[in-house]
Amino acid sequence: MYTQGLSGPDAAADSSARAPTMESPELATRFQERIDREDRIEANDWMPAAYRKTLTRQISQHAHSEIIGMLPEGNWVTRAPTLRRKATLLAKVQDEAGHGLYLYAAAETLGKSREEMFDELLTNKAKYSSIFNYPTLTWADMGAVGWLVDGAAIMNQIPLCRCSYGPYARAMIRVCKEESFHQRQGYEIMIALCRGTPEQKAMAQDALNRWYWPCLMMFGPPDSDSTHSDQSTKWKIKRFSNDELRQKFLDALVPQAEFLGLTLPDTDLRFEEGEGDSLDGAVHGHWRHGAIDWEEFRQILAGNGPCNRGRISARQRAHKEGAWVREAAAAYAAKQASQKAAA
Ligand code: BYC
Repeated sequence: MYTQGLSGPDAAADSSARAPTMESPELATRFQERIDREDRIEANDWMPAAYRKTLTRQISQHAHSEIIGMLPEGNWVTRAPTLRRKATLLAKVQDEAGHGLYLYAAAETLGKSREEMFDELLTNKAKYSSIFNYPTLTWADMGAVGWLVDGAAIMNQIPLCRCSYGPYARAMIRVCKEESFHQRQGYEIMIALCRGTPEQKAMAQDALNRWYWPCLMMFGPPDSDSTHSDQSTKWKIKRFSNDELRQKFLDALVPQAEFLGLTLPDTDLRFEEGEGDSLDGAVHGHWRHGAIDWEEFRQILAGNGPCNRGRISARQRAHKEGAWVREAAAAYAAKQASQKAAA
């Protein structure tokens, strides 16, 4: 019902309508030539089955992340300290729902139904971002999530605005505008806490301590262990590698933490002068982080993080409780269709 840009009125209902009709080396070469000259691939264009599959995987995981990502912050809507904070947080959480919907719509253009994607999420077959399996324990976590999680998300998503697949790239443009507001509202919460009482500043530091390492993991495994990067880079789905984006994030983060007067919980953090961006107009180089605990990341992906089970059971409950809404919408659509047919 939400699918955009498909070839015919019945295509959304029939996912085989989106299946590639043939594969050949000539078609694959021509496709790669289009990618190389920065053409945008659209829903009705021929594409290799593997390109369709990798995009469907990534976009649906991304959509799931937006939806599951509402839970840690939704947890604080009723406990936000002021009316203004409550209204802003509520708007942010609603934005995340919107992002999920744009992304499900973009994934549907590749031929996978929304029901199938929901089913994969609710039965633990689909991944979503590791970051949302950590708990939000204090109000300062709302600052840290906005500043760090949305900050990491923007770093990853800005290049996706130039992704070779049109519907995904266009969805990302709007998502990034909203994410940048989210990041600023989080940083502003951190500023308020850091300029407040010693207890408030300690709360901000504690939140940073808990979110720093999981945010570095958000960019995915190191390049040497990334299974999809090489192909996704050739197809211009990915414009930067996982490690490159992690590096950009860290270089932006260090001065932001300094401005707040907070300390990154990384005793091996060091500045390496040399090639690289100019950090303050004069010094060139990069901040290097200490060793990431990739075993923790693997455990989260295996479903053993502190909140994995709770997140999925919350979504299962919401899906069940929302059944009447889906049924009502389907009944209304059927009634409209039969009235149209009779007219
Ligand atoms: N968490 O070959 P790799 C948000 C998986 S929402 C879990 O490098 P790829 C927000 C990966 O899927 C932000 N799994 O993969 C919302 C693959 O497994 P499969 C979400 C991860 O795709 C609400 C395997 O590890 N952003 O910000 O080339 C409130 C090997 O990895 C993770 C997106 O989804 C992870 N962190 O690169 C606030 C962005 N990392 O599928 C904020 C779109 C990796 O083979 N996605 N894996 O079983 C991407 O850009 C890419 O998919 C990734 C990974 C960079 C994440």
